[in-house]
Amino acid sequence: MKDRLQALEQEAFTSIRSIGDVEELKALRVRYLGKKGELTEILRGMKDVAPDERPVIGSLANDIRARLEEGISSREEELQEQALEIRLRHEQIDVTLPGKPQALGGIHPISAVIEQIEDIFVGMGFEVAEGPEVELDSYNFESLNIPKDHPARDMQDSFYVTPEILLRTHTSPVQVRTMEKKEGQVPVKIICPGKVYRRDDDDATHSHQFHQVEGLVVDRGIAMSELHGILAAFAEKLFGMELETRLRPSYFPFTEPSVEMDISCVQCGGQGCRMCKETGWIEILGAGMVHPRVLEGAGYDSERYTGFAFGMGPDRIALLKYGIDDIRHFYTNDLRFLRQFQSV
Ligand code: FA5
Repeated sequence: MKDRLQALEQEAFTSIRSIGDVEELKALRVRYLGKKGELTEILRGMKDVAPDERPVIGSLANDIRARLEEGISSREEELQEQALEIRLRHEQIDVTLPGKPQALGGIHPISAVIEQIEDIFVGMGFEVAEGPEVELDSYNFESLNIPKDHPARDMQDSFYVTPEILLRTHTSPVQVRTMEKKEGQVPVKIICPGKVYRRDDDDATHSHQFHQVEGLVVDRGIAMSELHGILAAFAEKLFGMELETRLRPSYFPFTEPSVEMDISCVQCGGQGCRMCKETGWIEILGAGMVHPRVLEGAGYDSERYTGFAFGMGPDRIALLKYGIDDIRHFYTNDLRFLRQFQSV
């Protein structure tokens, strides 16, 4: 029996050394050391061994089992290390390879103009307010003193969702929403940037979806001169140059008096060119003193408080600022056009 055990040990070690795979090694362990393995099989013959030799054989069998366990484990470690080395060699990273360039996006020119407008007004103490794009007819028109028969309410101009709900046609409803929230408190000093929608036919200066920035100031003793002063300072900051400004009488149902503000042409300085249609002036916004009915409707005593409001279109301002001839360029997403503004 002793010989058989020693032969088994030798044979097992030869196999262990020649095995190159962890799975095969596991199978080998079962084959030699498992419950039905070859070592157990040999030990079954113990009953035929003389009693005084049994302890010697038993001890030999235990030693062989321990050596085989040890041999199998260290071979397993060896194989695992080899496998790791192969993997590492495979996954080696060449840090000298040139990197893949990442295409950088830029800020859309309209967003850039809106951000500049916001920065200027925030610098003058205005807060930024927001309101819904899907608006109630009552906020979009009624509370702004736009009577039922006013042309601005015409279905041609507005996208209605239901008879009482529409896509807002201007940012002016945010004036009313803000005043209601402030519950008669002053000062109110906000701007409201946002998208607006009109059933206008798209052309070089019109889009059916565009942007506006609304402004509203309400306090005691606010006069037309404040309106002009703030908006003139704003225009010079926005265009980064000295400008002439003038107010022309206009009409908006929610302001009285109403004006439009022109600036001297940013292209020709007022001499007359194609951009200003030879007039030397360019209109940039509508404005006026908040109509007493609008103040009262939003909870402000129009005897004590006055205010001014204004509204401008950043899309048209972007056309002027960057000398672009067609508003549709902003919405067609031609990357060749947009890439020109990457550093704006
Ligand atoms: C208004 O919408 C008023 N709510 C502005 C206002 C606010 C006046 C507060 C007084 C007090 P208007 O319809 O003129 O006004 O539009 C304002 C600006 O939006 C215009 O000066 C123009 O720059 C821009 N705009 C108007 N229609 C379009 C359009 N279809 N596409 C692009 N921009 C437009």
